Amino acid sequence: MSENGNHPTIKLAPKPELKVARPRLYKVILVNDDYTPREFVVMVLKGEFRMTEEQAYRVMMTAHKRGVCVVAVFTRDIAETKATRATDAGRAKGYPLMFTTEPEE
Ligand code: TYC
Repeated sequence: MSENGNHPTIKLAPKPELKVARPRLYKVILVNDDYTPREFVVMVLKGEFRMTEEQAYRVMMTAHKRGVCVVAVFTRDIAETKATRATDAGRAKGYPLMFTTEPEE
């Protein structure tokens, strides 16, 4: 017998929820120092982060004045690769230029 008169009750399987987590994003942070030439910082920002001269100059000056500046956000692998490549570009010239990464909230 059924719960609703003549008709059998058919229980449908619950529809699975399709939850796709967005990957966590990581900031690439430019750190100021007293030795790396300004023009070199701008060149690295343009080359590694595809910035225009104006964008790169603003980011460089923000780090110069405030100590740090967020350059961009990426997924973790890309943020770490770009930070490493940009830091290595300075090291290859003997500069202490430093890029770090940090997860977004
Ligand atoms: N402070 C450096 C100078 O006066 C320039 C500079 C800016 C270096 C930003 C690093 O992240 C930096 N030559």
